[in-house]
Amino acid sequence: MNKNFLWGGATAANQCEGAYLDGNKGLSIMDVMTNGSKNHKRLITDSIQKEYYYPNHDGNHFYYHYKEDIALMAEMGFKCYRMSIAWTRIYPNGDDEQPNEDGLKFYDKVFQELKKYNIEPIVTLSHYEMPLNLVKKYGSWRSRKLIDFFYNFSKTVLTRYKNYVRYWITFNEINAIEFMPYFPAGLLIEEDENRHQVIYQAAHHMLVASAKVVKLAHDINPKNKVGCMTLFGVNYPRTCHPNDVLKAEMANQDFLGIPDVQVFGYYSAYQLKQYQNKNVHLDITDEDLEILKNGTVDFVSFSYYMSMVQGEKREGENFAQGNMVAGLENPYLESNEWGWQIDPVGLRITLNYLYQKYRKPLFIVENGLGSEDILTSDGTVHDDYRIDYLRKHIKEMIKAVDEDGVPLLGYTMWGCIDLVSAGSGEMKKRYGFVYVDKDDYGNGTYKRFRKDSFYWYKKVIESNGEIL
Ligand code: BGP
Repeated sequence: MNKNFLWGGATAANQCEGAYLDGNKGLSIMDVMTNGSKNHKRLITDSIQKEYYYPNHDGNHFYYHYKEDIALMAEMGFKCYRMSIAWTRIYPNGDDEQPNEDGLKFYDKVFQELKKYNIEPIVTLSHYEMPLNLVKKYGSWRSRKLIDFFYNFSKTVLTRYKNYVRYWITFNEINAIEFMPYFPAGLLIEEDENRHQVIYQAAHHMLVASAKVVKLAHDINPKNKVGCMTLFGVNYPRTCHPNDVLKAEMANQDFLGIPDVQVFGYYSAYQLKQYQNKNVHLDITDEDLEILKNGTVDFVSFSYYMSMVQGEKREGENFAQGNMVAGLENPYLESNEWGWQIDPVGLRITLNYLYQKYRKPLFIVENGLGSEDILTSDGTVHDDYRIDYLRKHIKEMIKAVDEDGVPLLGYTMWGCIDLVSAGSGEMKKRYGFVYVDKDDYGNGTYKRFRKDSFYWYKKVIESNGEIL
């Protein structure tokens, strides 16, 4: 591996910071999401109600523990840390005239701390978090006004942190909008609305906002590298029957219709046809088209948790659950405790697929295993299953780079310090190298404990992937 390869970990502000009202922070869309479980979906309540627990209010207390957490990252030898900035710390209501200095100061301190250890920040501007006020007052990304609000927020942070941050990601997984419109876009769709129309118009506004910010970031500092971030895992055909192959290929295109625009600067013919077929009529201005063209990204980052299988479902065959998406069950793969299928070779295929399509440097900004870890009485966690999962994925990643020639900037393991699950709101779905003593209801000391995988990953980074 290239000696500048960026090994590290990833988190999102809303899932780790907690302190949901500290420093004049405003309420975000995640602050009204209750906790859930494997069998119970998280609820979105209109306001904060006493009878529920809202896990993102506490996160893992990164807000209070950031120094200790960054020191732990440094101890593992992290070269980079993917994090996000909470929009609601900087513009509590989203449409405020002035930014909130307390919020800005918090990230000053985080970036200074990272600099101390030479850890490169990779910053997502909006990771499943936006001011609740923008949802209530403007209907969220339905409204074109959001483009300006996001632009103002981005301008404030791109300027303020221009000496600290080189790598930016505009939005986390816009393409998840199709499956869970609330997460990336704060959308709650009314029964009498045309779902597709709402979703794709909102996505279009996000794409325009993203492109404007890419251009702005380049204007502020031509050395800035700005990426898109997409949810993706390659789709396999159920059999070699041409209909199955077609279905799988169409599913790949469906997933990538959004990042296509961010990479190429225009909608693909396939995507426009889908809109037509779904009776979607987008309001796209000439100015929008110009903005999209001038705001193409420098790199393509993505989350990879699993591959998917598409095709004719046969009797008795099951669906495999996944990260917001479901496909047919792949009989050649095992699943984690939440039913997500584990496919390391799929990562190599995905890397090749994305590079062949985009010819841009890639960045794996999420990959990892959620599991119910057990903290032993001596303060350790024996997570050999996580080591096994990561080892297999990293091996395939290295093959994609060394044998297939895929240019890859880095790898950030998702949830490097245990945090709140986005999908289920649980704490017990743990991804980290570091265990955080907190349960699904917010009880616990929030103390940190190094897991076995902590020491393993340290060696991986030290040896630049030679010792796995
Ligand atoms: C990704 C999101 C993350 C993260 C991850 C794991 O799609 O970008 O925020 O949460 O999925 O999902 P979960 O937390 O539901 O296990």
